Order: sequence, then structure tokens, then C-alpha cells
Amino acid sequence: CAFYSSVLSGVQERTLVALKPDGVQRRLVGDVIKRFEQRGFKLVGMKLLQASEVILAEHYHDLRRKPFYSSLIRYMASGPVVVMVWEGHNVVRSSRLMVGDTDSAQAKPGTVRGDFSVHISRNVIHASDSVEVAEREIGLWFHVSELVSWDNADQSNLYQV
Ligand code: IDP
Ligand code: MG
Repeated sequence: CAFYSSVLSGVQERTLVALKPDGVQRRLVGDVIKRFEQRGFKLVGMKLLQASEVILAEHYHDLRRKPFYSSLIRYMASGPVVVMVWEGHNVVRSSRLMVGDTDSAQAKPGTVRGDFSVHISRNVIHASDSVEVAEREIGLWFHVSELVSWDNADQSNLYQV
């Protein structure tokens, strides 16, 4: 049925979410995973690693001319990050809303940044800002073999299938 297939195609959307070094240091990994799980998104990839300057330069390529760029790279390389790929309907847009405003001072309570941070320079978490960027970032941080396609046993509680 065309309706089901159009609904289900959006269910396959994926995004990259990362706990930045401050988020890992502050033991917020579990809280962030909990928020994405309870929302109904599916975890399809996850790892903890020390990010290299090479991968960070690629990840933040668009910001390379910003005055804060070198301090951003230093911050992101200051300790391990936890990178995750989450899948589900409208996950790119929804995760941006869950993460909150880039500037922690503007981020609304209830968002990750609005609940756990006070300053733009230590804003705890990253989430891809468009479907195209998500595809690029997932390809940058993960090898295809590290992403797992699996079925949620209770899919009909989350989607009309
Ligand atoms: P986003 O993370 O909400 O997508 P971007 O504009 O893509 O925001 O910026 C990437 C990251 O660069 C931010 O999350 C933050 O860590 C850092 N950043 C952005 N603007 C500033 C700034 O004005 N001062 C310091 N760091 C900044
Ligand atoms: Mg961004």
C-alpha cells in the first residue's frame, strides 16, 4: 500500500548524535541514550573513541574560518567522545529539537543543552542538522560494517505498520 510505504520510508531516516568530551566527562552518556530510547528511536551504531584532529577537521569543515574554530577542535579532542547513529521517523529534525539551541544560554529547559549546559563553548552534544549532513557525518564516523539493521519487536507501538 502506498500509504504504508511512504510512512515506512521516513522511518529509515538516520542521524549522527555525539556526546562531546564534556558530556562524557560529566557522565551524561546514559541520560542521552535514555532520552533517545524513550522517544522511540532505534540505536543502529555506537562507539566511544578519541577523535583525531583529521576527523574533527572534516566534521567541522564548514566552520574552519570561524574565530572559535581552533578552540572548538581542541575541545573536541580533549577526551573521548561517544558517537551514535539513531534511526526513526523525522529523527534528524526531532533530535535537533531534543538537543536544543547551539547557544546553551538560549536552549530551552527539557533539551539536553538546556538541562545540562550554560555556555556555547561546552554544549555537551552534537546532532546532524539536515538529512544530507547526517549521511555525510555517518559516513565520516562509521564504517558501514559498524551499522546494524535490526527490527524492533514492538514496531506497531511506534508506527502504523
Ligand atoms: P550545532 O552544534 O548546534 O550544529 P554549529 O553552528 O554547527 O552548532 O557549531 C558547531 C559547534 O561549534 C557548536 O555546537 C559549538 O560547540 C561550537 N560553537 C558554535 N558557535 C560557537 C561560538 O560562538 N563560540 C564557541 N563555540 C561555538
Ligand atoms: Mg552544526
